[in-house]
Amino acid sequence: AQEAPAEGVVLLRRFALESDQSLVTAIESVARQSAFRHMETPGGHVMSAAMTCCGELGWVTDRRGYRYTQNDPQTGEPWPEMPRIFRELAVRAAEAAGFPEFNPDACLINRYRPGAKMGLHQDRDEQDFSQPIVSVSLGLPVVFQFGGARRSDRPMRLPLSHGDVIVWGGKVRRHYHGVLTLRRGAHPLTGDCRYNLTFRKAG
Ligand code: MD5
Ligand code: FE
Repeated sequence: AQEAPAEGVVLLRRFALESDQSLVTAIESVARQSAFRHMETPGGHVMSAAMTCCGELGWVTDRRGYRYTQNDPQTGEPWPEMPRIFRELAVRAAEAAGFPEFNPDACLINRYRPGAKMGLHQDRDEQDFSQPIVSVSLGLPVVFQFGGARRSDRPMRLPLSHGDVIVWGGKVRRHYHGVLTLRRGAHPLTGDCRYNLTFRKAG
């Protein structure tokens, strides 16, 4: 079942359901090597979502700005390898959405606990905007907001739940988006949190 809530957005409901247990196990394994942390924005705010990364490149923010790095600044080591099950899922989803050549080199993992949110922003630290972003939701449900090319464009609301995968290609790739505050809850697989994986071709 494929939905297209807007041009360039392909929503694959429950696409990740059959591998959910292995995906969560792989997240835990990445996090043992590069722990979840609350990063600081250039403006001095601490993000309410905790983050870690895997793949050749990882996204970081600190007082100096946003960027992709080869090493985890917290360990000084390369980011953990992208688990095969991650890559396979992302490539299959991109293929289903019409991007047969997708070859992600970065996966950002966000962990939201109740009270955490992500304000409207654009993802524009990647080199090639013709490459899609594949996002995977696991655990507690959330309301996702996606807007337009300008921050002032009124965002649409899209409820996302466990296993949902979205491929963001074309011009929406650069649109403003965010997630509303996560509500309290208990998920059998993730407990009190929501994970989001975003696969990118960053370099
Ligand atoms: C999340 N993460 O649910 C979201 C899912 C991030 C982030 O936004 O940067 O880590 S990614 C959703 C996305 C990506 C690219 C474009 C658009 C949405 N969009 O046009 O709405 O943690
Ligand atoms: Fe984003």
